[in-house]
Amino acid sequence: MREQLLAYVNQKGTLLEPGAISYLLSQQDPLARLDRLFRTLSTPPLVITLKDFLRAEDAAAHAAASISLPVPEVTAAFRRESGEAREFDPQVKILRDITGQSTCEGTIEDFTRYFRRRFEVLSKFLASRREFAGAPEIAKAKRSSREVRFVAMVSEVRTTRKGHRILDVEDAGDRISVLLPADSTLAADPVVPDEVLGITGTVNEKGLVIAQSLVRPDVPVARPFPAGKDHVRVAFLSDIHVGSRTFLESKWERLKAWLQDGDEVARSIRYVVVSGDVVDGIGVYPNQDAELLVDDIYLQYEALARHLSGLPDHLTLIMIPGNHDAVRPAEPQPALPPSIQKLFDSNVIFAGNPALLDISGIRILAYHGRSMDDLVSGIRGMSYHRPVEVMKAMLRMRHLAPIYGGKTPIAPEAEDHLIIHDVPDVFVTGHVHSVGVDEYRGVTLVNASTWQAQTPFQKMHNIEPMPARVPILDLATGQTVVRPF
Ligand code: D5M
Ligand code: FE
Ligand code: ZN
Repeated sequence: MREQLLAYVNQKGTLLEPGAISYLLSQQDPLARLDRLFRTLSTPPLVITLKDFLRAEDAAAHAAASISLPVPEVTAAFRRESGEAREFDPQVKILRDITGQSTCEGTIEDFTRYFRRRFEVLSKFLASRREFAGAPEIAKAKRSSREVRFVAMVSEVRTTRKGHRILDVEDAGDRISVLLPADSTLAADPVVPDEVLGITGTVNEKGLVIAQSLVRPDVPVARPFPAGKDHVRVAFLSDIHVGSRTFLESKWERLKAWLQDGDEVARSIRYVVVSGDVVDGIGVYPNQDAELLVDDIYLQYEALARHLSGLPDHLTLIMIPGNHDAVRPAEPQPALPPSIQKLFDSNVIFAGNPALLDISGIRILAYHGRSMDDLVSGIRGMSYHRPVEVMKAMLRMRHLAPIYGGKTPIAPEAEDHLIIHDVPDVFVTGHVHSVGVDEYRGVTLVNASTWQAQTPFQKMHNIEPMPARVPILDLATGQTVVRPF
């Protein structure tokens, strides 16, 4: 595909910068996407950059006023009118989060217990499927000379010189190596360290399993979206980064003005879920102080509280922390502490990261999304520009942060709060400063954009944000639209 793209631009007499190529390769139909861009350009520039795509998308979005991703060119207004938000009482429950329940101290015993527990719970999901019900442990499977099936946790993934892939896997009692032959489709299956898999195959004379299939815990069956109790809508915000020099105050003011006296959609928004990084924090990355407008953490939260108090009174906000917020960085993170909560109006509800929420009868799993850094670099084909694909991988693994020891710090709590125990109706993340909505086996997926423009730090790391887009979900129908500001 890369060659086709290069041939296409070459024939038009221009070039594609590497960032634009990787963006295109992450799109569903890269050539069509490129072709559409050319149709919007009167004179093609010498080099086409990622910014050209984002600008074109913005223009299309503004023209359409209300857009539906991942095909931003298609206008999608809500199909059914909703009720007026101000007429409904709040219906919010926090069903699950770590707040007030943290017990771990990070000892070796805690880690051993954590991984044992992770394996137990995830292997139960697999054991509930016909193929793995009553599957033997590795120690027993090893002695078999026929087809074997067992459940295991991946400890290492290697590639041999001949292009075969080898998984070293283990369960509570034993370990074994599994070969994914280079000439089978399995070799391309993106297995990551520490995930729990069901494996079928045959054991060869050297005690190596030649894999026939890999099965993930996954979301078993697609269900229809359950109608919420009240016909109102939820807006999703994330990564506001108040305190940063690049906080987009004017875009924020536009959002505020629209919510205050906007159209039917604005008046229907009853809830706002905020997926973390609500302020920019202090000392989060090297030399961050140069990029801060406010360098006192409490003053940052005070400024955020002022920005939020300008929103209409009938909104209920549910806020979880991210890696820039003033709680421990290790996940699961508890809700922001009382000393910060007291700065906010009573319509703000604080939950941990991750948190399973019940909003008007709809179950929403909110997670900031730090682990997307590890999954994007750990799985070929994943991209910061298509966060919903990374979210699908999490649902298949039934785990929010499967890879241990990467960029995502994990606290070894007694229970693994990063396991996706209950399949939610809606799964929302932030963190990557991108935006997307999609659906996977009946689960609505939302990545909730940002209110921070590119920082010098992000420029250095080639991170091109897509700020100021607001995904909005209709709780009665499950329909989602994205509104640009
Ligand atoms: O993360 C904002 C974005 O920047 C997100 O896509 C991750 C990315 N990021 C954050 N830190 C790094 C480093 N050190 N290298 C590369 N990419 C990074 P935020 O959590 O808002 O800082
Ligand atoms: Fe962020
Ligand atoms: Zn973040």
